[in-house]
Amino acid sequence: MKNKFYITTPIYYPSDNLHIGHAYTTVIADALARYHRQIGDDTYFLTGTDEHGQKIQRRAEAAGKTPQQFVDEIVSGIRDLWDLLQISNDDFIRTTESRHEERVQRIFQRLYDQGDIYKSEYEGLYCTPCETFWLERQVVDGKCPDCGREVEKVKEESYFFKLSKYADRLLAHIEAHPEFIQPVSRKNEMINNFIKPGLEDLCVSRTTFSWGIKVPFDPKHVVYVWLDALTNYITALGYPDEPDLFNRYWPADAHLVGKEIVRFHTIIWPIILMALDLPLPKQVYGHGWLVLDGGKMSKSKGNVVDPVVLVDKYGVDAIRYYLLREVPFGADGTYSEDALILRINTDLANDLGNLLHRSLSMIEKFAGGIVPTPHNYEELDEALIQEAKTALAKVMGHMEKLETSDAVSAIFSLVGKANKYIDEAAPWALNKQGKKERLATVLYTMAEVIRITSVLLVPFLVETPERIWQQLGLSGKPTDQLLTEATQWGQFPAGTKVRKGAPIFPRIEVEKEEKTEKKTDQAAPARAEKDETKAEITIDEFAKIDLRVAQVLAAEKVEGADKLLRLTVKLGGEERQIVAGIAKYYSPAELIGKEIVVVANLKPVKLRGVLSQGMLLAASQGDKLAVLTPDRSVGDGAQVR
Ligand code: ME8
Repeated sequence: MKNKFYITTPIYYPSDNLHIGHAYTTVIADALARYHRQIGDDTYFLTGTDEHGQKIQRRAEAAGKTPQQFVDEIVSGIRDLWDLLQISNDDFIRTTESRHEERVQRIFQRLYDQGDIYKSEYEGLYCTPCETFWLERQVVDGKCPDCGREVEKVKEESYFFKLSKYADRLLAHIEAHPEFIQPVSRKNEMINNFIKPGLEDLCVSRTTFSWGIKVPFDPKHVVYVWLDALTNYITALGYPDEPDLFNRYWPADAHLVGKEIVRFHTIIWPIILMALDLPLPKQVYGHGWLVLDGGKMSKSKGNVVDPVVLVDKYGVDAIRYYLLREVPFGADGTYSEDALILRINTDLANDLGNLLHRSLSMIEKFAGGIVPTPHNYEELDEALIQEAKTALAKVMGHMEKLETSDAVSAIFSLVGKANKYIDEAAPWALNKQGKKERLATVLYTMAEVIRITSVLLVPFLVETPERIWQQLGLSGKPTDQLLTEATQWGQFPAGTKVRKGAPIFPRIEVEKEEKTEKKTDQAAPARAEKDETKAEITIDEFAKIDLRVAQVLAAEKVEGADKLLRLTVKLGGEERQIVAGIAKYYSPAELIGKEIVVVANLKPVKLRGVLSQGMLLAASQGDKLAVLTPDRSVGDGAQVR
């Protein structure tokens, strides 16, 4: 029996073109959908647009267009954006489609008929940009507590939905299902800030503007835009009149949303579903924001980054990679083009691109371009084969928890191990020494680990796996088999002729950047002499340094080097080895279990022949030295900023 997997993104407001923040949610949802298809799940992936409401009506008026004309143009751009990013959604729902409008009317009618919706008068505050009602006690200095903008006074006849009637049931559900609201911090926020202080009945219709779905029994009212929008997750599946898809996929396995709309998805939405006697979604995941220079990117602030421009400049996989990898899911992350370029140059060009390119060059040079038949695997090869298995297990474990960043990081840890394997197996030396059988085994192992890597990359990158496959000379596609089958070792057909092409990720040269850095370097000594501080840097330069918390799993002295300790640390999804010159100050035992701070994106180096993948931070003065540790546990992988 196949499992099913139904995943959704928020339906976005077509009030303006979308930015990189929207692309972030959609690319993550896409990777999860692709992953579930790759493991054989019956997968359904929905996205769409939330087109009604006062905000859109006002935007259209300002643009001198009808609301329908206005949204049609923007929605067409949104569809183009998803095509550009190769989003694999199964459906795209627009709330202005009649299939949706009619179903919303049926739902509204039913809630009214059963007494869950009643007529009264609303007097209160409203934030139009957020399309949210607020109580006096909730606003902060007359401003919306979510977005900080002015709220408006509203007084109008309205229909109300009995949220209060279901509050206890909702609380019981949230408490009985700890996985329902993720991450856990958001669950506590919902309970303590919203549910426990008491849920007021929700105003679910408006009369002071017309751009919305008409209340079927009272057409001077339009349905409140959030009630209209939230139901998209079931109307798109045909609820209530065409139940086939609905029965197959509901309840949703994951609603992916930004943290600012968790409240709508974990309070209003479940209560609508309870009132309709329907099962609740299994999980609502509220991810963090991509921020720019400390502030949230937002259309109204005008500080947005256009994903179309970035894809044109760097390519679809570079952007997808950055979005999936850069920010641990759940946390906020700062977007910067420098960080994007750094990711492209280090991970994609240096690590992955180079692994492929150097391997194919060696297969050409030492084996006439034909992948040889392997002989006996030795310990070194077995260790890499084991790493490939570990990477698969980690990817699967992280994807179950929606941790795309950790999953991608586990794949790149395998890439790193494969590069290290080549350094250690040294095919060039084997060739020189005429060790033909050993050379054949090593070259085969290189080709096979790259094949497996390309299969692991399938959910995340949309062009690269196939391009790698082509250069390896393989027939078929990396998507032809299920993940667990395709990653079994030893399927690379020996005798295959490789087809080395151009590097899959050329390095991005940033002349201007390098010049600025040089200037800074030259200026540094003069200043440093005067006040022993270094030259000023910009926040972007600082942001290039990926400082992370790591946990020390093991520590030992490095033989023949009395100053050095070799630490094995856990960092997000991977284990790393870090060599540090602290043996004079710390015994290995003192360090085990500690959380330390490391520079995670430092180019690996060998110290006394031992590989160091990063550097730990320590403060020193005179003859004192102290390793930096967070003053309370935050878990390995946490960003230090
Ligand atoms: O809220 N960082 O639509 P919306 C990360 N129509 N994600 C971001 C982001 C950022 N800086 N900016 C936007 C709506 N997002 C409603 C939803 S659902 C029934 C109705 C993403 O166009 C994130 O997923 O304002 C956020 O929740 C969503 O876009 C908001 O999109």
